[in-house]
Amino acid sequence: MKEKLNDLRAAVRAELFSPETVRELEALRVKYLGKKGEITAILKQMGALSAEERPIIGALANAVREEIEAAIAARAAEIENANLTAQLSAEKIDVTVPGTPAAVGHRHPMSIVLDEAKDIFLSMGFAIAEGPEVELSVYDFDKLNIPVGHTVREWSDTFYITEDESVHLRCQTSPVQVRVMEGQKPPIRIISPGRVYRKDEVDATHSPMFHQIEGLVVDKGITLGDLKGTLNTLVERLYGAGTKTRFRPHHFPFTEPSCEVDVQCFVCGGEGCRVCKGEGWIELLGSGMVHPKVLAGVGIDPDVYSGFAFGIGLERMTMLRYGIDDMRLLFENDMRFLGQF
Ligand code: 2U9
Repeated sequence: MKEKLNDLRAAVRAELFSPETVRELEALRVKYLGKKGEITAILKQMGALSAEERPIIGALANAVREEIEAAIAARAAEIENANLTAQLSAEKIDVTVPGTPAAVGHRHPMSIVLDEAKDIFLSMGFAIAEGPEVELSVYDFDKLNIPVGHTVREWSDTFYITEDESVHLRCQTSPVQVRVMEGQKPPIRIISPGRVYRKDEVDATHSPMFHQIEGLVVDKGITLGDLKGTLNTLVERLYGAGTKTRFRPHHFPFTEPSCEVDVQCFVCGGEGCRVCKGEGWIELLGSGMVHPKVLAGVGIDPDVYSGFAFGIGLERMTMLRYGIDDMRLLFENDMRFLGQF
C-alpha cells in the first residue's frame, strides 16, 4: 500500500503538467481525489490493515493527498495566470485609433434667423415681449380696430376656442403689443416674436401655424421716417449694406397709413430672376403708423403720441434667407434637410 501511494504521488507529479485548461485539471483532481478516485480507493482498504500499520499508512495517505491537492491548486493558479496574460495581451487598447465623434445638435434654421433678427432689434434699443397664444378676441380683434364682420373673424379663418367667439388661437402677435401698451406708458419700443394660427391649408407657402415677428414703437414725435429708417436698418443688416427697400401703399385696420415693404432682390440685385419671379423686388413685410383709434383704445392720447408698427413672417424670412422653396421643409424635421444649416 505504501508503494502504491508513492506510485500515485509520482504519477500525479508526472501528469500535472499535461492539463492546459482548468477543466482538464479538474478531471485530474477527480481521477485521484474524487469519491471514486484512486486515493479514496486506497483509504477504503485501510480496514484490512493491522493496528500497527494503519496509522503509518493513514499518515502517508493524508500526506500524499495534501501534496496532490497543493500541487493541483498551484497548477490551477498557473493556468489562470497564463489565461489572464493571454487575455490582456489580446485585448490591449490601441489609443491611436480615432474616436467615434459625438453627434452635436444645432439650431433650427428659423431659430438662426430669429436670433439674428432679435440681435438687430436689441441693438436698436428694442425689448422683447411675449404673450399668450390662446388669446381673448378683445385683444386680437376689437382693440386692433378689426371690425365685426371682417374676414379674419370668420370661423373658416380663425381657430375659435369658445362658441361665443370670445377666445381663440391668436392670428397675429399684435395682442402682445396691446397688452404692453395697456401696462406701460410710452416710450415703448418692443418686438413680439411668436407662434400664430390661421385656418390655412398646408402648401408650399402656407401653414395653419406659423411665426411672426411684430414690432411697435410709440413715443412723442414718431413719424413714417422713423419706420423707414428702422426697416431699412433691418434690411441692410439682414441682406447687406446698400440693399434698397420699396414702400407700397396698403390697408390694414390697425395702421394708418399702411404700407407693404419690398426688398430689392438680393439674388439678382434687381435685374429679375427666379427668386423674385422677374420682378426685381421681393415682398418682405407689412407696416404702418399705429391707427389713432388703437392708441386711444389703450389709453394713449393720439394727439400727444404717435407710433409705427410692422409684422414679418419668420418662415418667409427664413425661406428667403436660405433659398428654401417649400415651407413644409421647415416643419418636417427631416435631418437630411436640417443638417444643412
Ligand atoms: C399694434 C398696432 C399695429 C402690426 C402689423 C402688419 C402690418 C403685417 C403681416 C406680415 C406678414 C402678417 O406674418 S404676416 O402674414 N403683418 O402686414 N402687421 S402692421 O401692426 C400693429 C401691431 C400692433 C398695437
